[in-house]
Amino acid sequence: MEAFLEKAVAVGKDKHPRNKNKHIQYGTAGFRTLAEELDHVIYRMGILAVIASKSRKATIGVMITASHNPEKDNGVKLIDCHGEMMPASWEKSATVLANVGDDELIAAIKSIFSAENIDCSEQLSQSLQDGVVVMGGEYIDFGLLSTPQLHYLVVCTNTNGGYGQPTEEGYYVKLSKAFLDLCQEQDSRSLKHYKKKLYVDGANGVGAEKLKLLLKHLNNLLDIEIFNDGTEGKLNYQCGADYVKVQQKLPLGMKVEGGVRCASYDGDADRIVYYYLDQDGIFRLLDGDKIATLVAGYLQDLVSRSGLDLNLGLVQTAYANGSSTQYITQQLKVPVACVPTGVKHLHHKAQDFDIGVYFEANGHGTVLFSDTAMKKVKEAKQGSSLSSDKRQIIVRLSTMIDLINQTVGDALSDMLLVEVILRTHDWNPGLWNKCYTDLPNRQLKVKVKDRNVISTTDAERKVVTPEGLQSAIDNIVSEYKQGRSFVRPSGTEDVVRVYAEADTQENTDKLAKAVGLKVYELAGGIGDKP
Ligand code: G16
Repeated sequence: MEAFLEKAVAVGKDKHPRNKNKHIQYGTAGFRTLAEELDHVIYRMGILAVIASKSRKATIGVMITASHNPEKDNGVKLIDCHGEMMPASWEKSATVLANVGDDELIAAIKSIFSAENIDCSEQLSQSLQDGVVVMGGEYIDFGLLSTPQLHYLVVCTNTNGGYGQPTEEGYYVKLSKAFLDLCQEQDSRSLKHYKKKLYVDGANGVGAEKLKLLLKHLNNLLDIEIFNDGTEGKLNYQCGADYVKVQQKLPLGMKVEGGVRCASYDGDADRIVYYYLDQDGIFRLLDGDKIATLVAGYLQDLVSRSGLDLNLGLVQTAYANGSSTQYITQQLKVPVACVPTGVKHLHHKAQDFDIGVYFEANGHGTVLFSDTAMKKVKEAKQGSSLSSDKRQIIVRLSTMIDLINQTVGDALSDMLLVEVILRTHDWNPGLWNKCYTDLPNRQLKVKVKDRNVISTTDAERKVVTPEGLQSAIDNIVSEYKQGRSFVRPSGTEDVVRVYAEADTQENTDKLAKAVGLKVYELAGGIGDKP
């Protein structure tokens, strides 16, 4: 074993040395930083992937992506064997491995072996050597994929095709079949408000290419025009889901007519937000909260009409608009849980429900069906004593399960899900938007010397350190009607994020600025003041 480890260190030193002393942390979703700082980190993630794969005796995924960040950045995330993100203990190991000096690599690898109780047998060592030599272990190179496609392939591989065919084509076939079945059911109805026209902003990332491939399977049920497909513009530059959500405006280059549905993906196509211009030409955002309420409301109705005893819950983060939470709890009567930012936290919490819908306001989310839910739906579908109405509902629920990529947020799958529901309701974006009215909201970034001086509690809604910051925020917020604000260190960018909402946009902007200034003052702000 020692020999293989020595080789891992030698190759690292020679080809992928850690030249800079900068500490890099496994953040909200993997390592994210300037691409030029990532070479040794990615090499070491190859090593960690082999260890994780051996520890689980299963296939692991490694995604290289800048996701929603600018083009000069890049990142790497590991995908666990059920297609979900890595647990927190592995993030710690990943951070240690990424930051030790070249000579300390052996000790770091050994301590992961012992922490994970991995049997350091000859065979494991042999596998590790193979892995190190071929840049991170046995691997299947799927080429260019969206992040959620890789999540899908990992779970397909590990279920021997039980979740779907473990190929990119298998992914399109599975989603499109479910979509066509769900649309076909209603073909005879004439639709008054729902139109098949949809504009999609691909953020100049991988999503546009993948959407083109998916479209070939959709029998023209959607009439999609793609913008920012990567042929010219820069990744996520003035386009993409994050830009549209935070700036609350149309992406660069998109020409739209009033009332037409538009959607933006992020760079690796794991997020989606919708929007449109209303009859006065005003930009209206239909973000992750609006998608979550649309989906939760629809599934809740299906479940209650199916007669199946299944509980449904929704998971949000502190960024969820206050109006959305109120609408979900009071109108839809669906229980809501709030967890810290990061899909991994939402995904975990959603597993508490038979049907767990989770969405971040930024458009990252999906629906999880527990084993019990899957079993009940399957058994009901096979039952012989169902009325034809009930059978139709159960079949619909079962096809919905196929349409949804349960491993992670997926722009393509979520888009089809939204389209099916809007089509079923015969809604245009205005009717969808009417469900509730968002409170005006604003997000800011504040640069500080060390963002880790800010620690939080209560699902990031309260600051613990630096001392005095939370009471200062409370004082400021108390001056605003319907005011709410929180701050948290980002896990993907070197900034502190500030979120605010209040009764009017003007007040919201003032509130965000005042809180941002407090962060700047009390948490070591640098550069321009907010
Ligand atoms: C990642 C995570 C998301 C998170 C976002 C921003 O998104 O997967 O859950 O909301 O980062 O995180 P933070 O505010 O900590 O910077 P993506 O699309 O970049 O993978």
